[in-house]
Amino acid sequence: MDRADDKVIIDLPDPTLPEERRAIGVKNPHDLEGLRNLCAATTARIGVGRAGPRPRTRSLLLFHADHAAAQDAIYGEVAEEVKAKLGLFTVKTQVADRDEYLLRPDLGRRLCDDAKATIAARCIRQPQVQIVVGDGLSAAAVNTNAPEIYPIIEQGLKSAGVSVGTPFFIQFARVGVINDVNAIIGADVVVILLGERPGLGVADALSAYLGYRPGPGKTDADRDVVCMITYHGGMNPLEAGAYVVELIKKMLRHESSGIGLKIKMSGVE
Ligand code: B12
Repeated sequence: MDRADDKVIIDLPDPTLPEERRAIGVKNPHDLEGLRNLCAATTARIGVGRAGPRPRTRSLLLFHADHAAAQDAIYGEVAEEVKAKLGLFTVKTQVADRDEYLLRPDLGRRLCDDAKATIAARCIRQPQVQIVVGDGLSAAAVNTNAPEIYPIIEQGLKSAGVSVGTPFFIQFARVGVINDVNAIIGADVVVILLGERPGLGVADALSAYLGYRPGPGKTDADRDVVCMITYHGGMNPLEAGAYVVELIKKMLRHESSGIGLKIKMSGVE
């Protein structure tokens, strides 16, 4: 940091660059090699050193930068171009705005009346698989990864002879909204591609949550998740798409998902 003509100039390197993010901050470590191995084994902020009892400037700046990325992801909007590219129309849950979304997860699991009417009017019924996209807790996750994974899932299912319903986008969505969706659609499997809660480091991870015949009373125990779909240290969306297709085929074959699928598959595959 430098001061010139009343201006503050920060001359530190960008703390978010990979080599800075992973740099060892402990001065004169007793066992540098051991410390490097420890740090390489986790994304947790260890080995960052300290300035007396306080974090070092670099650690603090990195924390602020990561926190800002998380805030942007949560409060961001899914781009209209992304929805247009995937041919998605938009419906909403019973949530009014982003602040209510954060405070009332229960409302994010229910479609509003307009949404129910729109879905009923625009979607084909009883496909084998219904794919929906939701913003969830990271618009960045959807903007970056949905255009990559969606075509892989759709094409993979079609080439396996599996029928796919009319896709759409749900604003202010939580995982449990697939119960309401399927009360209208009546699909065998519903997949929701949803932005994950951002961590301090990765803010654009997508999840695919899946359920066999979701409906009233179905819970997470009846669902499966393929998580951490991101180019930033997770499963890349192209591989994840292929994995999701295989999981859907298993659900259709065993007519089950979640714990039920695991029980049915134990000893079978
Ligand atoms: C938040 C969270 C939780 C919270 C959910 C409560 C809440 N209201 O948010 C709590 C602490 C309860 C939780 C518990 C569990 N979780 Co959790 N969770 C997460 C986390 C950090 C974020 C999820 C998210 O962003 N969801 C998106 C938002 C928009 O959805 P939502 O509707 O608000 O939240 C729902 C889902 O998050 C769902 N959920 C959360 N965890 C799991 C796990 C599974 C297998 C399923 C089907 C659903 C599910 O529960 C919420 C309520 O319906 C992820 C990490 C990640 N990278 O995704 C792990 C993660 C999804 N959880 C995981 C696991 C293993 C579990 C548990 C099975 C742990 C356990 N042994 O008990 C339980 C299962 C709970 C359940 N719901 O049945 C794993 C899944 C791994 C996998 N591929 O199977 C993840 C990826 C963490 C990890 N890296 O290991 N979880």
